[in-house]
Parts: sequence; structure tokens; C-alpha cells
Amino acid sequence: MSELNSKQWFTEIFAPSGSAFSLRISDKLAEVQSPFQHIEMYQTTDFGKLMVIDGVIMLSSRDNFLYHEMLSHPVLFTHPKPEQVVIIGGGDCGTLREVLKHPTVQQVTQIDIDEQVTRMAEQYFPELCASNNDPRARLLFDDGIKYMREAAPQSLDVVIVDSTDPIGPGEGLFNRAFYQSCFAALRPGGILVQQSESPLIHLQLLNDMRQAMKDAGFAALQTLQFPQMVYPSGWWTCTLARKEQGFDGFRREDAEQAGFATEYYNADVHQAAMALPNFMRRQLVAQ
Ligand code: SPD
Repeated sequence: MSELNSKQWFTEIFAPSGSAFSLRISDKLAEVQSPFQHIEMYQTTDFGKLMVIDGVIMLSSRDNFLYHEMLSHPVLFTHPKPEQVVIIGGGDCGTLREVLKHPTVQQVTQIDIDEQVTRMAEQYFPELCASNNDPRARLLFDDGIKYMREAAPQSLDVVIVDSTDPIGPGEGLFNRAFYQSCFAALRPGGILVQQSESPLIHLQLLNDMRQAMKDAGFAALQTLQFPQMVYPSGWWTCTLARKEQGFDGFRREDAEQAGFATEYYNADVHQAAMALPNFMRRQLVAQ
């Protein structure tokens, strides 16, 4: 739910937690109804461009690096040798850009249902689309649930789910059937990672996701936390699900010598993101 206050502020109201978040805007740049969702683009006074889908903030120029780096580098520095990567969703291409920084990656296939998101990202967030012509990148506009259902068994090393919230087109990406498709498509050692909402206000959803991942066959789960100012509560998570037991695979030395630039991610940040506060330790299911 969203509203423009006196034409100067964009506000996302998050009614279930009695909270809201606003950014001051100077201009509405675009508004498009795609076959799948309602997409708005704003110029803010202090956070650069702002993309909103179905009234929900997706990203701003100023802080998207937190989310995109944490959705890509921890999983890629946990897998021993990520070569074949799939991104489900991710239409703004910020995650794709980060994944392509890893030299072990041979191919990244991104499947977003809504081509309009990518076309608008190309226009308003060109910096995120800078690597779209990398020969290792393949951009498909299709149903990611179907794509994973039909993926060749044991063909992928990492699946990254960079989705909207679990309403609308993103809903089917948060259940056991989808996770079973991911499990089947991953090679031994493979890892699924998904954005898993706010630990403060979506703990039930986070738990439901973790349980569904376990039920789908994943042996080991790890939820990482990071700040994300423009999302409800300003605190966000991603959850890694690994086919085999244990998450001792963090390639810390490789992360320390990454050889590419990041704004937020580094080996210490990765380590720190694995530390969970007591309420999460107590309440997260399927440790
Ligand atoms: N509450 C909004 C969560 C949206 C997460 N995905 C954003 C996509 C950015 N690539």
C-alpha cells in the first residue's frame, strides 16, 4: 500500500506492523502497467531513482548495493566453485552485475517474468545493467517457477531468488514445490539463496520459508542479516539452503582477495552477517 503525500513524499505503508517509510521525491519519471504488475519510477531528492512495484519499494539508487551484494557474494563465496548460476527474478539486473564479478562463473541465466522491469532498469538504473552484455549472461523473460520445474536435473551450482514479496507474481517462489524444483536442479554441493524479508516483522514468513526448504530436502540452512533502509523495518535477510549438511564452506581467503570492488560486502561483513541475535536463534525453525 502506498500514497503520495502532498506530491512531495512517496510513502510505503506497511500496515501489518503499523509502520511506514517515506522518501522525498522531486518528480515522477514513469508509470507503467505491465501485463504482470504496476511499475512506478520516481526521482527522489536524496536517494537517486526509486523503483516501486505494486506500491512496494523495490530499490533506490543510493542503497540497492546492500541487498544486491548480500544476495550474491555470500552464496558465491560459500559454494566451492560456482560455475552455473540461475537468477530467478532480478529484473533490475543489480544481482546479475554482482554475480558476473566472480571469475569462476561461466554462465548466469536470469529469468524474470516481467521484461518491463528490465527495460525500465536499463533506462533509469543503467549502472546496474552495465554487465548485461557480458557473454556469460543470458536474460530470459519467462515464468521462473516453470523454468526451475523444467531445468535439467543436477545442472546448476547456485540458484538465486531475487524476488518481490510473496504476493502477486512472486508468491509461487516461497513454497515447497518451488524449492523441490531448485533442489532437483542443483548439483551436489549446490546452494539456493533467496531474499527472506525482515527478521523483525516477517519472522513467521521466514520460518515458513525455512521449513519449506527443509521439507524440500535441503540439509542445511543459513540466514544472513543486513541493513536495508528502504524496506520495511530497515533490516533484511537472505537465506541460504544447501543440499548437503554444514555451512563450513565460507571461502574466507578468496573473499579477502576478491579482486573486484564492492561497496558493502567484505569477508568480515560476511562473517558478521552469520551472527544471529538471540530472538532469531530462539525462534528460527530448522536450524
Ligand atoms: N519489500 C520489498 C522486497 C523486495 C525485494 N526484492 C527487490 C528486488 C531488487 N532487485
